[in-house]
Parts: sequence; C-alpha cells; structure tokens
Amino acid sequence: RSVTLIGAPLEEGSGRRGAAMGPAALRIAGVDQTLIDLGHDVVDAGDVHVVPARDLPNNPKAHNLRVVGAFTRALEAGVYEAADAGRFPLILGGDHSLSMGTVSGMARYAAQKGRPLFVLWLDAHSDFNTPDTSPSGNIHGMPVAYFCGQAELAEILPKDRPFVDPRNVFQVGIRSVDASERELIKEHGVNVFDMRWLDEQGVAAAIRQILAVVSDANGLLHVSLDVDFLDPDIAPGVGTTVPGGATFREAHLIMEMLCDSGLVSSLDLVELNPFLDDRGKSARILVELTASLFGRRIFDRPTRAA
Ligand code: DIR
Ligand code: MN
Ligand code: MN
Ligand code: MN
Repeated sequence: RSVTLIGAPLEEGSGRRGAAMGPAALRIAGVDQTLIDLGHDVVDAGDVHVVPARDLPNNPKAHNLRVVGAFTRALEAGVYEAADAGRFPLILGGDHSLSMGTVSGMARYAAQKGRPLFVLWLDAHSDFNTPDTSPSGNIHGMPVAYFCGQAELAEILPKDRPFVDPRNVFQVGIRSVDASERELIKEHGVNVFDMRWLDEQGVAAAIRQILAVVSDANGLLHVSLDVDFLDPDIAPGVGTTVPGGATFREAHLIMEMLCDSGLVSSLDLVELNPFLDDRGKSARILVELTASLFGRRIFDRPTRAA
C-alpha cells in the first residue's frame, strides 16, 4: 500500500503535557522503516504545525479550542488529500482530539466516493462528551460526539461537511464512561463492546461482527487506536491509564484480523505520552501493532533459530 505519515503534535486537547512528543517517539521507534520493510511505499509528510484559530471563541467548557480547532482544520484537509491521492493516511498523535480532524477528513472522502464511513474506536473511553457534559473540559473526551455532529464546538469546519452516523461507530475496550456520556451513547446508537463483552465473548467475535457490517455495506473503516485501550502494564505511556485493558495478544489479534479484511482505510495512533513512558515501551508496542495491521504475521517473521 501507499502510506502517508502525518505527525500531529497536539497535546492541548488533553489535561496534561507530553502527547506532543508522540510523533517523535513513534518515528524513533521506527514506524516508517517498519512499514517499508513490509513492502509498503511510505511518505512522511512531517508534522502539522498550526497557529491558534483566532476566529474561534475561547470556551471555558472546551479548553484550548483555538489550538484544537486549528489542528482539526489542518488534519481534515491533510487526511482528505492523502486519501483522495489513493494513499493510506496514518496519523501519529498527539492527543485524541486530533480525531475530530482525521475522521472528518475521511468522512468527506467517503461521501465523495458514495461509500459509508465506519469508525473502530479502540479505547478505554467513549470520548462522547460534549462541552456541556464533560467533567473536565478536555476536548480529547469529545471527538466522537464532534464528528457525529453532536458536540457544539463553534464553526470549526464548514457547515456542509458530512458527519459520521453514530450507528457506524464501533467502540471496543471501553471501561471508563461518564454518567451523562453513557446516556448520549445509548441515545445515539453507538455500538459498544465493553470489557465485559470482550471477557465473555472474546475480541475475535467482536471484530468479526464489526467487519461483517462494514463489508456488507461496502464501507470504509477508519481505526482510531488510543494507547489506553491497552492494559497499563504493557503500555504505561499515556496520561489516562485505566486498569483492565486489552492484552498484547488481544491487540495483535485485532490488528491481524483487520489486516486480513482489507477494509481499513486510515489509522490514528493517539494519546502516546513519551514523558510518562517506560523506556519507549509503549511507542514500540504501537509500532508493533501497526506492523500487524500492515501485514506482518508470525509465520512471515524471521526467526532467530538457524
Ligand atoms: C473523561 C476522560 N471521560 C473526560 N476522557 C478521556 O475528560 O471526558 N481520557 N478521553 O482519555
Ligand atoms: Mn515539530
Ligand atoms: Mn480516547
Ligand atoms: Mn482513552
């Protein structure tokens, strides 16, 4: 495949500093060379740089809206252009508010192709708060509500842009949801495979169901991978760890199944905070998971034994 790497050094959507170092850590962990070694054509478009959007209001219920809004605009355009050029946009984050832009860009691309966009949200959190329901005011807890057209965040993108149907959003790994956020998720029909569902039925059953829906609809599938989807023992480099996350094997199995499906159009790697990481461990696991999504499999891997 032809892959375009887009760095999004955004941390203003989260409650703490450090996620802006994410793109650098992912590059140091070898994301580009790993994809090249798998036979892909890789272009690194570098990092997105923005100035705060002064036409947007300061909103005490949505912190740093001018910075997040400027990233949203730049990423919406960059992701759309990469996809329209026949390339796979791979976004190196950056906190999860960046998905307001990346998913919106893919929604515009899918609408142009006359195909529905589906979103696989791998996260401990649902990120479906609005400025009115958010307990923190941090926009990284709001991107799903935003790209589904449910969060009032001023006019960041043109009014005629397509939204994602919340019934086309599949959330897997969920284990931390705010009370009013839960009501919104139910009201709008977001599909949630929470940790209890995964414990009882397994990740393979969840992913099989999701891929069948996407395939039947001839859809595009955007994958958004939040580091806190993973268990903190294997991925400590994130500001919002929640115990009881996905294991190394579960996460790889998901990526391998997604690879086999051929349905994935775009990927966000988000919330990596290298300042909190343990000697690059979380950055490395994200690169390993990306490799599985792009075709690395156990039987193709070089073995140490002669
Ligand atoms: C919490 C935490 N639900 C909030 N959210 C996220 O602030 O909205 N943490 N996304 O990663
Ligand atoms: Mn930079
Ligand atoms: Mn998230
Ligand atoms: Mn999260």
